[in-house]
Amino acid sequence: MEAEATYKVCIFGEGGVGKTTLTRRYLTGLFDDETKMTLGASIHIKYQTVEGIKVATQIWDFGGEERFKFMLPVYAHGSAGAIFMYDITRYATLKKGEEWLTFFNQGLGSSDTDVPILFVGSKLDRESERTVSAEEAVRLTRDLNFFKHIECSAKTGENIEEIFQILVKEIMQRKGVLPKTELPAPAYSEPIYSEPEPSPPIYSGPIYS
Ligand SMILES: Nc1nc2c(ncn2[C@@H]2O[C@H](COP(=O)(O)OP(=O)(O)OP(=O)(O)O)[C@@H](O)[C@H]2O)c(=O)[nH]1
Ligand SMILES: [Mg+2]
Repeated sequence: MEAEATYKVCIFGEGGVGKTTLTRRYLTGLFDDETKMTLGASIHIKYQTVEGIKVATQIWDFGGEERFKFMLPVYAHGSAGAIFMYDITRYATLKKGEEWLTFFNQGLGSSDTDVPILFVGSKLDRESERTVSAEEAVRLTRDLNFFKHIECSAKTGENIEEIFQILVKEIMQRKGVLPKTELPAPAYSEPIYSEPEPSPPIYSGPIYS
């Protein structure tokens, strides 16, 4: 398949959250429960069709170990989009979002403008062990200026395809390749009139001095 567009997408987040497993599931459709820690970064390419346009997505899967963090700014350069991943069963992995984001943003060049970052909670199949509520993640989505929040499971496959469809579509919209989705116009509602508050009576009696 010859691509009409190629986009670089970085996946970053703490060690063990499931970045490599997500990438594998998306590339092969299989769940791998014996992944090894990623050393540095591994790069893959996946072809997909978004709104009838053939797109090649270059996926940069980063090692989440502390010692690899310093490499992120170097590799972030030229990204069209990114995924920050945390594990819904490990609260500490959510709290690291801001730090990872700083490293990622440091690496963006002056031409890497308006880069959408998708906020992804992993291991949704382990719902009973959840320590991060969806509400808290949605709040952080706004605070850290991620463009959207989504939860997924590489084990069941839930939302895996969607993650890349949503992100690549957003990239294409921001680059003007696809038209922006218009928000529906607010429904017309009658203006509400209320009686003005009666003003306090003005004292007009005699003035004694
Ligand atoms: N139950 C469950 N386990 C998962 C899921 N995704 C990943 N895992 C497991 O989590 C462990 C770590 O996954 P990795 O994909 O290697 O994590 P990573 O984020 O790439 O880790 P680093 O490369 O060290 O940064 C593995 O044992 C995976 O099988 C998931 O959706 N559900
Ligand atoms: Mg990995």
